[in-house]
Amino acid sequence: MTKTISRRDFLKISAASVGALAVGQMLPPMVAKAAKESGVLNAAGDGVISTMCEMCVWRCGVLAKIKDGRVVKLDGNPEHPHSNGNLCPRGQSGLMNTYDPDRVLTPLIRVGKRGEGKFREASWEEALDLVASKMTEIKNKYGAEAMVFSSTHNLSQPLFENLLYAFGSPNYGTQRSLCFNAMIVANTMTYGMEEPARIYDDKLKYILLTGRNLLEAISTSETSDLSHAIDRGAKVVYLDPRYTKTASKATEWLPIKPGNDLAFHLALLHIIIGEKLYNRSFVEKNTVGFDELKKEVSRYTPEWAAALTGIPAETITRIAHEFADAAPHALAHNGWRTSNFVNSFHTQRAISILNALIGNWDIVLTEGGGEESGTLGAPPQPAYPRVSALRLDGVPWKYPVVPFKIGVFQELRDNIVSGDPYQAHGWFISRQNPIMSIPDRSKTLEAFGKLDFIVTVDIVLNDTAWFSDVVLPEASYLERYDPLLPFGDKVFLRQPVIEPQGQAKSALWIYKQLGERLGLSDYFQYEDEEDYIRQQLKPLGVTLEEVKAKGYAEAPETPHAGESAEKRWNTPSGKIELFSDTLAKVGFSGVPTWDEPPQPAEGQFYLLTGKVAQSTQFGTQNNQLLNKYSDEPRMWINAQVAAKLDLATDDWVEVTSEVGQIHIPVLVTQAIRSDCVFMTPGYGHLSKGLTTAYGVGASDSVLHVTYTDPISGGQALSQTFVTVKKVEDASNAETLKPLYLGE
Ligand SMILES: Nc1nc2c(c(=O)[nH]1)N[C@H]1C(S)=C(S)[C@@H](COP(=O)(O)OP(=O)(O)OC[C@H]3O[C@@H](n4cnc5c(=O)[nH]c(N)nc54)[C@H](O)[C@@H]3O)O[C@H]1N2
Ligand SMILES: Nc1nc2c(c(=O)[nH]1)N[C@H]1C(S)=C(S)[C@@H](COP(=O)(O)OP(=O)(O)OC[C@H]3O[C@@H](n4cnc5c(=O)[nH]c(N)nc54)[C@H](O)[C@@H]3O)O[C@H]1N2
Ligand code: SF4
Ligand SMILES: [Mo]
Repeated sequence: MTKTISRRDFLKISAASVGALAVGQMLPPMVAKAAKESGVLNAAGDGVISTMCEMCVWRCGVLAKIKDGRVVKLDGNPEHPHSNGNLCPRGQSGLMNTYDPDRVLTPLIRVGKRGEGKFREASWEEALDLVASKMTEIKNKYGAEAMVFSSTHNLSQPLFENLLYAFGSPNYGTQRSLCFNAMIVANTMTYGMEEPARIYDDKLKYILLTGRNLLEAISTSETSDLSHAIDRGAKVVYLDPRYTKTASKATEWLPIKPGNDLAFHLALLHIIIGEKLYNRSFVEKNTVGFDELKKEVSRYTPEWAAALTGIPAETITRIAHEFADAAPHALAHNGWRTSNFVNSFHTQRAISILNALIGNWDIVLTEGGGEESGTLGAPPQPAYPRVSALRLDGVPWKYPVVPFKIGVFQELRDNIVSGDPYQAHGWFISRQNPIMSIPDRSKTLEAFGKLDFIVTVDIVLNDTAWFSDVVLPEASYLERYDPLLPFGDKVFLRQPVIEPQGQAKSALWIYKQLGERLGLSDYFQYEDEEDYIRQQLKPLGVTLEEVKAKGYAEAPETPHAGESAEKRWNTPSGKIELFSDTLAKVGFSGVPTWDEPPQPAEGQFYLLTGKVAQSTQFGTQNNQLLNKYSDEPRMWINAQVAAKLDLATDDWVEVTSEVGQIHIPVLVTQAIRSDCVFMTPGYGHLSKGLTTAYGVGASDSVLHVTYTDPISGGQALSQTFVTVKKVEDASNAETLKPLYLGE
């Protein structure tokens, strides 16, 4: 990273010269002191404590080393199935998430204009009273539905949900429609579950990855499962318009034309069904709708798909044969952030169905061995009040198959702007940076401008907190307890390794305090964090002390909902649905069908986005360890195209979409199709409270146009088209203009 702004001198020294261990040791004695309760520390208070990472949503097991009252090193816990002893680069750099000099350590109340960044420090008492009174005022004036709530996957989410449902609002925005709605809705329609688990055993021979860049968009355990499968000689076919790290390790890289993955997969189905390469007995016994599927895919020939995808018909035919030959030890991977186009739902259905046709169930795919153990206890609580107000985002009347709880976040934002079907007045945001993560940043700021009150819970002044009225500082993941994580036959604990710095508090504490102020204490029946966890542990007959020492407890798994001899899959038919009556009944095609997405005009490029190994979304660019591993963010552009536009690496360009414009240097490369450009998300922050990240790079969210897949509600991020023009002025200042939203 070429630009590092530090407001504290010691960090300038540390960022320049030392690694993880040294940084921890060099920090001046801030407020941190070692937690002593676990019983595993020596007399001097040094030792190793087991907890869980939260540098992304994957939650690997962590062994945190403490010395002299500080965390000095983080390693992967071998006993946790998500880490298996490894942490990814972000997990290893988690120290600087906790010791970030930009941490917000007291509640803040805005005193300047929105976006001006002027706050005053406040006591918890004052800040919580203010939040509760503003929420109550909005509820009394406009109804509880006028308060919007949003949060991204985290362990304290059940308490956040208690707050919003007990308050009585239906308006809940999650990251899922920004991420993998297409995948989970498609799997629900096919298998009756959001995401089947994948088994990378010794026999797995063939893996088809559709834009799942597992070697950069890391989920530690699955990333290493894939690496091991590659080592064992599994064939990996990888589709991506970009040559990523995963492409470099794949057996075959297919630079598919964006938006046409559906055509590719429909052609695979055409061959596998047409040439009877599927597993007939499995299909007869376990699926419904084969005839409808067969009829539909009969028109999707490899020649037809070749014209759309840019992949030769012979290659498509060969891959269909190879995939079927490897059956049942073959996997068509659904991908994760699969929301690239308005047709992504059908792409995901086609992928799910490919697996079903070759009968890989229980061999490669199986019930999600996920986070759903029913064995934990919970504090008692009353039922939620009935909510009669409509959701702002059109779920379910416009999006009938999107789960009510998940919603369509980008449309929620749009309807805050439009005031339709009613005007929202407040927004409560936790652990999320919607100003950056929802497409079309200006529109998200416009939505903020419509609101009377915005409160954000974060650990730093992220961009969203920067534009908020109140900021509530959560303790970092190394400083707090969270509710237990059930996983397979164990439950894992996140516990404080050090005491919270400053006045930072756990979410368990914050939501309880707010609940009490809002007259909702019945939904928060626990004394403190430890009491909450003790209530969770009660049915297991394990003490908190035992769990603290080990980091987890055994918890026998309960059977999954659909798991009985008669009803294996939780679909209406109890079988795998190749044709879905549920979809047909609400007017969508019951089988995957071709749906042509819009194409860029002459002179326009597809704007691609995607993860890099050294950062998570929009939240880690301020991490002083991770930012050392990043180059100055540049926009990838194909070498032949660059030559035509007279562009060399590091030349600056103006990039323009229908909704925004940025200035950014380019990286000229062969590693991308000529009709695409690529940007890493998470740069171009607006918050000057992020002193390391501010001023670095430009934001793709400024350019992204909001497209939504009409079936799954997923945003379609590769659907934005841009033009590119060389500029002489080498600066991103335009993008960082101060933005004040009001008084
Ligand atoms: N290091 C790191 N790891 C992460 C995360 C992170 O932020 N950083 N985030 C986590 C999260 S929340 C998620 S959802 C996952 C996401 O993991 P992935 O699903 O792998 O998502 P991305 O990196 O967003 O996109 C993957 C690829 O899709 C390609 N792509 C774009 N359009 C198309 C298209 O039309 N067709 C095809 N075939 N490919 C296309 C892009 O070039 C990109 O390389 O990663 C998780 N892991
Ligand atoms: N352009 C573009 N847009 C995208 C994507 C993309 O690849 N490109 N990816 C999409 C995907 S896959 C996803 S999942 C979404 C993610 O979208 P978001 O969930 O909005 O993004 P994050 O950056 O993960 O937000 C995490 C926030 O949590 C804060 N945080 C970190 N630790 C803590 C903590 O302990 N407590 C609290 N309270 N806060 C904490 C961070 O400072 C950060 O502000 O974005 C989507 N949007
Ligand atoms: S994948 Fe990396 S960042 Fe995510 S939880 Fe695991 S170690 Fe942490
Ligand atoms: Mo995601």
